[in-house]
Amino acid sequence: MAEYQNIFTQVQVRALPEMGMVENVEVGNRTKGATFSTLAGWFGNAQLGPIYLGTFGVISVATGLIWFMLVGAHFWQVAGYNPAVFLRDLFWMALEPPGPEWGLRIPPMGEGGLFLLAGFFLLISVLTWWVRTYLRAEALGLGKHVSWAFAGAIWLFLVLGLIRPLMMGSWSEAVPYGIFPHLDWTNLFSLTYGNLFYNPFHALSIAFLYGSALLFAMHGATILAVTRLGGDRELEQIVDRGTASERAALFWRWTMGFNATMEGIHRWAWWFAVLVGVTGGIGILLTGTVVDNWFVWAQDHGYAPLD
Ligand code: 07D
Repeated sequence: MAEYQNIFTQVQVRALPEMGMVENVEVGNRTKGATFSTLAGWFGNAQLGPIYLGTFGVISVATGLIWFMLVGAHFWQVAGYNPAVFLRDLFWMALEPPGPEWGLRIPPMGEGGLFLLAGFFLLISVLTWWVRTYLRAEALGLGKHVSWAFAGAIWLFLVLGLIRPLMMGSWSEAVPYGIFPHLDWTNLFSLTYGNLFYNPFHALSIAFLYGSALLFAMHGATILAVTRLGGDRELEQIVDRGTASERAALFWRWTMGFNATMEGIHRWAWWFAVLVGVTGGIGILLTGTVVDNWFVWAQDHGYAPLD
């Protein structure tokens, strides 16, 4: 039996499952039972379920699986239906978009049509998952913060796979499905448009990405450091500030002269994370549409060497 417990290191509960709210919430589409997992309990809550399915959940999982199976079936064909080749080449195989000669037309399955079909299902899957986050938050009377944050990532996803190809007039601009092929695509994209490091929106996106990691580490470390004083009860410390949040705040003022507030740090984190995708999407949308070469653009704007 551990001696020191707080709400992060709680004893793994084995009791009647917590089924959550039942009043004023539509519970018809939830699974009826719940199980417990020690493994899950090491990382979070030991209780698994109940899970809500619902129309959008079912559509999302089904279309996501169709996308996954279509890509997998293509890989299987490329591997000559040989399991050893399939496993060996899995990370290198790709389902590529149509060639540039097709523009925005729909080619036969073997020439990019399958990519478009699979992409259509992925689009439905991601969008219906978003609807699911919105409706579940609404059903529980929550703010829509998760949904809007997810929308920030979906914006980048849509720019990469749909909006920019439409603006460029060619499906060939879309990102291929494949592990290393999508990384190769990313590298080629940067080289084609004159080094993406000189795209200020790529730089902003990186700043928010790294900034998110830094904020996450600072906040996680701060709260863990004050749990012995009750700081893990963050929300209570917001409305009735105790010695934990006073000391946490003072720590940061002592070390860097400024502290975020117990509430505000979560807004910092939300905005930093959301702006990764939002600024990233803007940067990709501008590339090839408004700016053809970011290095030349940077020369024109005085921050890349002229020779
Ligand atoms: C892509 C979109 C949301 C995803 C959703 C989910 C599925 C289903 C399936 C589980 C991630 C869709 C669902 C697909 C999943 C199953 C089975 C989110 C995405 C909704 N870069 N770079 C960024 C750095 C360079 C390039 C962002 C660093 C080179 C391109 C980020 C470096 C080159 C693009 C970032 C570096 C280059 C980016 C991504 C260093 C060549 C983008 C943020 C240190 C390699 C993207 C504006 C993100 C972007 C992007 C970081 C270098 C190219 C900040 C740290 C110079 C083409 N780069 N990069 O959250 O937004 O992605 O650019 O070198 O498109 Mg970069």
